[in-house]
Amino acid sequence: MDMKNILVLVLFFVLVQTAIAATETCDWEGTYTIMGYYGTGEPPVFATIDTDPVHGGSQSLCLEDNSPSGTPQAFVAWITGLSDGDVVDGSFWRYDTTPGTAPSCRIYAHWNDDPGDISGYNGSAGGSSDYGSGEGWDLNSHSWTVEGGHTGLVIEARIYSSAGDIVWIDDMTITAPDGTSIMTPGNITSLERNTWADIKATF
Ligand SMILES: [Ca+2]
Ligand SMILES: [Ca+2]
Repeated sequence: MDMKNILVLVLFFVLVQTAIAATETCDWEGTYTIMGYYGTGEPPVFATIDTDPVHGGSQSLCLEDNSPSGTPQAFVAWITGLSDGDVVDGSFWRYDTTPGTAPSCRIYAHWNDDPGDISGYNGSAGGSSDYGSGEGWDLNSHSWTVEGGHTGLVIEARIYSSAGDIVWIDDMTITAPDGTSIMTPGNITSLERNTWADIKATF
């Protein structure tokens, strides 16, 4: 194969790759925070916009554990329209300065097969086993492969491990196959945001 054909082949694969994957990012540079939460507190998590520390831009998401027991979850992305074999890649930058001890944060997820309700739950999908260096900003990522007929995935920021523990996250990237829907706090409509705020209030 000559060089021209190799270049055409490479271009073909680049185009195919572009066509079969969609990517959404969230930088927390607006007023939005999270899309929902789970835990034992009322509310389980305090989610606010902060200006220090920041990974990119001038704002980040600050998460404070407000659950007296268990590990609270902040919902930071929701992917729907999935099929078995689909791969979802997720990552966000996290910040704490406590090496080897709480507070810490991990990217995690659960299945949600009800595309009309972000609070739906159909089992844990697992996530990162890495609690991070605890030496400032650190990229935490995980890849989920859809199985068992699941059609939706809610990505969580989990906070460890006691009420009052505070972590920050910023610059999230989610990639999923083309044809799926990737919702983040930054790209959902104000109508959805208001509706889900009501859902959050009933947790
Ligand atoms: Ca930011
Ligand atoms: Ca830590």
